[in-house]
Amino acid sequence: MALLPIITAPDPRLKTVADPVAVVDGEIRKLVDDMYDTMYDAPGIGLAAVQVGVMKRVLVMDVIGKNAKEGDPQPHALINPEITWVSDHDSTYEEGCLSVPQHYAEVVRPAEVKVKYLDVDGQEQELEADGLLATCVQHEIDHLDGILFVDHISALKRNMILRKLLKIKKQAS
Ligand code: GNR
Ligand code: NI
Repeated sequence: MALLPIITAPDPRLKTVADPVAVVDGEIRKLVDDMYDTMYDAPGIGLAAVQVGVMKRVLVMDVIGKNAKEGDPQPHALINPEITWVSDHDSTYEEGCLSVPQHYAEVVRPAEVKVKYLDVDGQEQELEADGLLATCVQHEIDHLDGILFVDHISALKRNMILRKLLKIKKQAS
């Protein structure tokens, strides 16, 4: 069990495009394990490696969670994920982000997606997602491309949120 510190905005690393994983080895599997620990502890429904300062195309998700009263955990670990199809209808979800603490905003995204990726054994897989999982996987893939949910809202709201977060950082330092 290892918890990794989560980076918060504004931070240049959160605006950086992450590198593809060349080989899915023990180091990547350890990263995935630590990311699960960190995500469940936070708690969050998803986490991208970029958020723990590792600039690799790795993400984990569980929209059910470990302490859910109903339903079993649904952990997913995606390496080098690529969206291969999006539905032509959209869904709006009030999103939050562990890297943008205490702020929430409605984001419009395709309601359903298909995602091709490598699993922790290096095998190619495809995920078909709808509902919250579809929102989450798009939010996480955005992180790997240096995009935050606030980049999908108006510049006015985005700048207000980022200014508030910067102020908190300055007060803490
Ligand atoms: O925990 C999280 N909740 C969430 C809610 C709505 C849309 C996306 C998310 S992902 C977020 C965790 C996080 O920041 N992942 O990058
Ligand atoms: Ni996030």
